[in-house]
Amino acid sequence: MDNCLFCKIVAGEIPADIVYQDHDVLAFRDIHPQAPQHILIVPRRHIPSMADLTLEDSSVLARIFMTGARLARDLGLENGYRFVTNVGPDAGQSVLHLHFHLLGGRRLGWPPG
Ligand code: DGP
Repeated sequence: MDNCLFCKIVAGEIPADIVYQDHDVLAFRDIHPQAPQHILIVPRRHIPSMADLTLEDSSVLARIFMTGARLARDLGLENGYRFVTNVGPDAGQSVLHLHFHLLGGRRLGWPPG
């Protein structure tokens, strides 16, 4: 997808601190971390947001969640973590390529702002 920041990271055209990758997904550190551990997990294939998911995306979505759980274990987040996706302007989605935030390493407030 032309002009998609995360597609460019997936393609290796923009550098990122990649912590995991496989055939379907890429996980890399957020450039503006909001917690001691802040990882973004994205599908390699361009999907604009959760609102665009179809049944065909089921397996990649499962892979994203399993990757989040595995990274949380590997990063030592045994006290807990948050796994969230922002959809649309009211939620503050700033990159139109589906991504989940894995946040942990500190006490996270609820409800989020
Ligand atoms: P959201 O607001 O949910 O769309 O989250 C987008 C996140 O992407 C935000 O937390 C900052 C992060 N981000 C933006 N540009 C870059 C970049 O070039 N590299 C990395 N690693 N993260 C980025």
